[in-house]
Amino acid sequence: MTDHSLPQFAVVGHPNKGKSSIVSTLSHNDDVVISSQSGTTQTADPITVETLHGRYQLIDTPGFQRPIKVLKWLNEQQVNAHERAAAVAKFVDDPVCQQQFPDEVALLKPIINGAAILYVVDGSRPYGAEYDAEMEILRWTGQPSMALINPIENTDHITEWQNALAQYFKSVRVFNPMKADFDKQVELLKTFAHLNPDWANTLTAITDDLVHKRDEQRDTSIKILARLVDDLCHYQQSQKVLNKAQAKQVQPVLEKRYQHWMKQREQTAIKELLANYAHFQVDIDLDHLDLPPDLFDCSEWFAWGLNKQQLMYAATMTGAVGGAAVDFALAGHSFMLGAIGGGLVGFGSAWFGADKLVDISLKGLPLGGYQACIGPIKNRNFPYVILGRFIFLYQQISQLNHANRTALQFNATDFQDRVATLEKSSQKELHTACERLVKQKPVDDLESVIAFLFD
Ligand SMILES: Nc1nc2c(ncn2[C@@H]2O[C@H](COP(=O)(O)OP(=O)(O)OP(=O)(O)O)[C@@H](O)[C@H]2O)c(=O)[nH]1
Ligand SMILES: [Mg+2]
Repeated sequence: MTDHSLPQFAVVGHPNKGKSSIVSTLSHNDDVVISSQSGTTQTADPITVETLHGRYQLIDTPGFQRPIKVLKWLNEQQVNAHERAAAVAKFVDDPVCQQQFPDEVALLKPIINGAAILYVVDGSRPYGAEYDAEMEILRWTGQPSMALINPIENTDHITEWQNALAQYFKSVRVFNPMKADFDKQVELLKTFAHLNPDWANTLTAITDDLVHKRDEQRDTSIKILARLVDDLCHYQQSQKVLNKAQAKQVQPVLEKRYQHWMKQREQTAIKELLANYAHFQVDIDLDHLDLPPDLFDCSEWFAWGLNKQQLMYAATMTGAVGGAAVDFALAGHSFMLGAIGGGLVGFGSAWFGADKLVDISLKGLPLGGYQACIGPIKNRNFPYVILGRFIFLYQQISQLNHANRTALQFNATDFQDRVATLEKSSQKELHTACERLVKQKPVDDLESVIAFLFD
């Protein structure tokens, strides 16, 4: 039995015009199979979108294969206008038609059962008369409908399509499933609510839920990052040793374990971020993310954290070094880029990360022997590097449409620009928090300090 109170939309059209892409993006589901191969979707597959206050279904369907022949069959039934929907139902039930026209039967069945129609065309290809048959068949069903123009390669033929589609559909929209941002998706969902008055309340409640969920996803992302930066800035590895010589021996092992843990911790946060935005297929590709592969490669750090000038600015803001030293350092560019000697007060490796990142320390144990300890990282840029990498991924992942299965793009300077354009007070809060993190001091409400990086 079909539940007529459940809003259902059959996404139909020619093969390879982005039907599955639209279903994937609107349902935030990257399980939907999308491929450049024509005829990828072979059965009508309902994808349920469920929110707190309701649910609706998008039905991905195979493309029309022989619309002219199907229309001929329908015309041969010689029925009046009021009997046309019944003729389509007869077509769907007819065993011979099921064998001859499996794709059309599959795509028309959900419509006959009550689904509204979303007819998809490609706005980068010219309109052609062969589409008339498809639109005519859909009209025979008498179901509420709208058309979506997907500008797959360009927008060259949109006007032509708008003119043709207007004759068959009351509502015609341009929608690009690869690029449409969240607001555009919500806007489209709102137009769905007009297709069937019985569904309007449910669909309005669902769109409100989705908007609310979007805010929650942002809050969750902030929490994930706050925990990550806190964990990474405080992490230590230790091992008991008998003497100093043994401590030297275990150093490389400890260092390896330490780095492994830190990298794993970052990967876990990225996976959490992906799951937060329902991207479950991207995670198998984590190794191919265009992030510098090594979190511990300091030569990459000025691309991910702050640049040298910003670091010095941070130091003045938080009063971490004397003003005179900073004036001196800022005075000459050549000086900054060249040798930054350890002689300058406060500007050792902890600021610029040229040396070893983590030191090993030895603590005598009460019952004899030592505890060799590695970490935490003292480098001032480290928390910014973690923030920068994560914010970069957040920007990509939170905007990534589920139909878009390409690798993420890399533009590392974004974080520095972002920090530079923050209000002075927010910058100071951020710098103070980072300073406290590397000094192993507690930070009040790290989440609200980093929240503005997510705007
Ligand atoms: N650049 C770009 N490519 C798109 C867009 N929409 C779809 N595509 C690509 O077009 C191809 C077909 O997309 P699908 O969503 O699988 O199309 P379909 O209509 O479901 O195809 P069938 O199931 O074979 O009928 C895929 O390679 C998509 O990546 C778009 O808006 N822009
Ligand atoms: Mg498909």
